[in-house]
Amino acid sequence: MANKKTEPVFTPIGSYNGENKKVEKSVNLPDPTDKTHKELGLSDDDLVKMYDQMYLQRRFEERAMQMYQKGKFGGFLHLYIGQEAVSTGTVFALNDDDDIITAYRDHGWGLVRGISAKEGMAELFGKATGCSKGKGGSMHFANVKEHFWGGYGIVGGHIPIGGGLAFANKYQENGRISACFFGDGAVDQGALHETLNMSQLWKLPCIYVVENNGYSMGTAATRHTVGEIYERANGYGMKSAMFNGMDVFTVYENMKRIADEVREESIPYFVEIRTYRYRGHSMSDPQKYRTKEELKEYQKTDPIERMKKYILDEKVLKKKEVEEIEQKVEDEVLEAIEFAEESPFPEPEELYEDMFTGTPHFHDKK
Ligand SMILES: Cc1ncc(C[n+]2csc(CCOP(=O)(O)OP(=O)(O)O)c2C)c(N)n1
Ligand SMILES: [Mg+2]
Repeated sequence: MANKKTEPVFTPIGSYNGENKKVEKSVNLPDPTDKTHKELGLSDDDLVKMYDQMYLQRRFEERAMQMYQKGKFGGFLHLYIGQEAVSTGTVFALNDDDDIITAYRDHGWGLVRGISAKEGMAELFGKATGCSKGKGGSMHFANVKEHFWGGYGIVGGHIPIGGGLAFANKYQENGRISACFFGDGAVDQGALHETLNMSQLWKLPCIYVVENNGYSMGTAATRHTVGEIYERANGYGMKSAMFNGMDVFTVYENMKRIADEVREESIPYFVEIRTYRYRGHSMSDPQKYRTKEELKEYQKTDPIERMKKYILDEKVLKKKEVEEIEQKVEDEVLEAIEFAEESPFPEPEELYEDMFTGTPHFHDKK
């Protein structure tokens, strides 16, 4: 029998086909809201806080990247750069005691939910002063006191926990809701679908949010999943929404509306927020799956630059005042690096503390 060579019918990589420099967008961004901050009920002071927070998330990670490259710490480092409007707009829209849980791209979420730059940087350095006592690292930031239940490394693995938080809140009738964030790469995981089913059945007050940043590692969303992501909700009779995640006002407006409805009606909601990650999947990503032109195209919609322009155009702050915020943040991050470097590593005796297994059975000699 002739040995027929078959042509591959698909290429499981990103959106760049390698033949031309054409910009092939991996995710289409819907239009942002045209409402002003006053129309959205945000004060001038809120705007300043939002800018401060987004800038902190950006500078924290840019510096973290430098520290990683200098070999100050190892392991994984997934940067959230480009997606800061999602975390910031959401936290301003939710109540402070609503529960938030996310995947491993979690630094921005931790910072906006009360982890200081010092505790965050120390965690990256694996130091005992870190937010997870230096034993969680980049993927496991958490601040349970401020209802941030952390970052999780297994794609889709934390989604049932997000549903569980909503179950607990409903059971305790405490008026809180939960918001569970995950990537476009998690939308076909069974755990999501099992959780959506139970959530709709039990009317759990949880917002399930896909941060569609265009890629799951090196594979464009358009190449790893069929149809429109937000339409997954239809199969469960669940309400859904899809909106722009590069504009903090749009995230705030929609998340506030949805959070109010989820709280009042005690129902789950499925949301797709379209955004873009500027950096590689993690630090070891040559990014062969996209062109520089594609990246540049999205960077034109940068959430931080957009906010800065708005603040200056609306004369909320003068240029000098914006620069002062930026300098303050820069100092905060540099101090955090110093703090991380000077902090001690956890003691070897602490190895089994805060673990599910109280005693290290597998080291028992008996
Ligand atoms: C169950 C499971 N399978 C595979 C992996 C390896 N993995 C780590 S990140 C990732 C891509 C996830 O992409 P996405 O959900 O879009 O999140 P993003 O990195 O874009 O934030 C994969 C496949 C994993 N961590 N867990
Ligand atoms: Mg993704």
